[in-house]
Amino acid sequence: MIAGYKLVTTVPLANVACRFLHIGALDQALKIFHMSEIPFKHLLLGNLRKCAPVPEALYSTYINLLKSKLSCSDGEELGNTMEPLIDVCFAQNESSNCQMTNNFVQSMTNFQYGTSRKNYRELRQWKSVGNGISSTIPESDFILRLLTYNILAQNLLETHSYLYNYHNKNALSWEGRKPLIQQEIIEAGANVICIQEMQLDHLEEFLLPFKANGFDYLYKKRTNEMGDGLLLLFRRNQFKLVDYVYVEYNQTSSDILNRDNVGIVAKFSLKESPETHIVISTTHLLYNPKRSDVRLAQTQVLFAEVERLSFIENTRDGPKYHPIIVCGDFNLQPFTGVYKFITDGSFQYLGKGRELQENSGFRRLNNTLIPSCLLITDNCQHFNVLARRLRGSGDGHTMLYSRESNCNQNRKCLEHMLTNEVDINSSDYQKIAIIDGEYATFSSGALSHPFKLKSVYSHVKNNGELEASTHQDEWITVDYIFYTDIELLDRYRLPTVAECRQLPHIPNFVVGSDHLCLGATFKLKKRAL
Ligand code: KL2
Repeated sequence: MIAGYKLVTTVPLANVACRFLHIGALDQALKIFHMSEIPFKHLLLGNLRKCAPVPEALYSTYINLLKSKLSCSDGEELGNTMEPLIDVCFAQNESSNCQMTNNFVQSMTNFQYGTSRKNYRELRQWKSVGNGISSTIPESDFILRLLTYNILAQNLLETHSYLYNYHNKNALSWEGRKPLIQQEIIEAGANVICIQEMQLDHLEEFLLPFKANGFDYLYKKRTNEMGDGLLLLFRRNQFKLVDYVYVEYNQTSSDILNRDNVGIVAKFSLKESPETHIVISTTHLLYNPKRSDVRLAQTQVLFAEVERLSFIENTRDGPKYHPIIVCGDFNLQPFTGVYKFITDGSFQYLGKGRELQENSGFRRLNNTLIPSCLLITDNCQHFNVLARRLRGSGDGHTMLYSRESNCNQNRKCLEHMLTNEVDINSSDYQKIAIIDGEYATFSSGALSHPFKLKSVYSHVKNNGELEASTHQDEWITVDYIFYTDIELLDRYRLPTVAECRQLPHIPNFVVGSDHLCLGATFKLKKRAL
């Protein structure tokens, strides 16, 4: 009966269930609930909550059902449609058996929600790049759609509430924002989703529709008490998680790697082609606009882990790597220092100010960015890993410390892994021969990395207008998707600054966060056996 569960069926159902709840006919409400499928149940619950206290019985049915589905559904698709929750609320208003007294819905009406949603949707379309997606996908290709979205942790919103003075207060509640965020994500039909600012105590509830839609996940909380972190969701029937690492940038007492930002690096193989791997990484770098030097150091650490997980083999032409995607909120603008480092593959910090601009700042950076005791080379490689690889003596250990420590990652154990080839107390330039013709350098005043990363977005449209991904004092871009060794087919178009200025301040009743969601579809060539 509910196949497709489009508005036509869900609106009357939600209304009827709601009325049953009002008159205390729980059995009848439960009957309706039982008839519907999981994505709709999720929405129905959220919806009912707005008009009546939802009895415990409904929740427990829902949770039990999800659990039973999850335990038997490996590889099973539950479909990725999701009812437009907000549309359901609206339709209910009209036929109003159910008094929607909720502030969120009330204010949405005043906000001319319908028009705004339409405007926003027109700005955010999937646009082909090059040839785009062809209608038939050859056996040799895998199509990967990835999203990255900073969803604005509620506790950060509340800590920095002065930033939201121009906003409709009713659009700032987590209960209102969450379904908008989930809906936009689920509608995009991605198979990998990277989320920044996922608050830990909202995680379990946030995950429900994703678990029900066949996603597994990794989660890494920041190392301070802000309570938010990174969430990486992937379709469990398509990807096998082969290896992963939670990266903590708080490593030393130096003033460059002592911030609590984190990253995730995950290595997947395709279930339909186990030889084919891809490394996907997400991060949320330091906010402080003045400290691009810190963001550069954080990127160096992240890339060392990406390098370690993506390495395949050394060839005559140098090292070979699996395809890589690095995405997230980098808190830096296009074409500035760290961006140049990422996309150019090298960057000199020596002599620049902390903002990494030429001739700026009274504190000029010297030749050392991160301390040599971390044993990460100026080419973003772990010295121990590189040395063992080149000498053919197996895998080396990294010097990175993790608070979620197991033995090889707590400080005491790490000391045993120090090499005597590198002077870990020195901040002088060091160039160390590993094998004939292969060197590692430390503290050279410049960084490089081995990947040819490109940005999915160009940041400037053909007419010269800038794109934006968030609103701070002004509309700017700070979120990115970088990739290498895969083909970009399309992207989730970002609006220009001028278009953004036409939108009501975000978050609003259409956009659930203070960032916009980024997305791209790639073609991954399967590796032959
Ligand atoms: O810019 V952001 O918002 O990517 O959307 O990343 C940080 C900022 C996030 C995590 O640290 O919290 C926000 N003023 C404004 N926003 C801030 C500040 C601040 N002083 N500190 C943190 N954030």
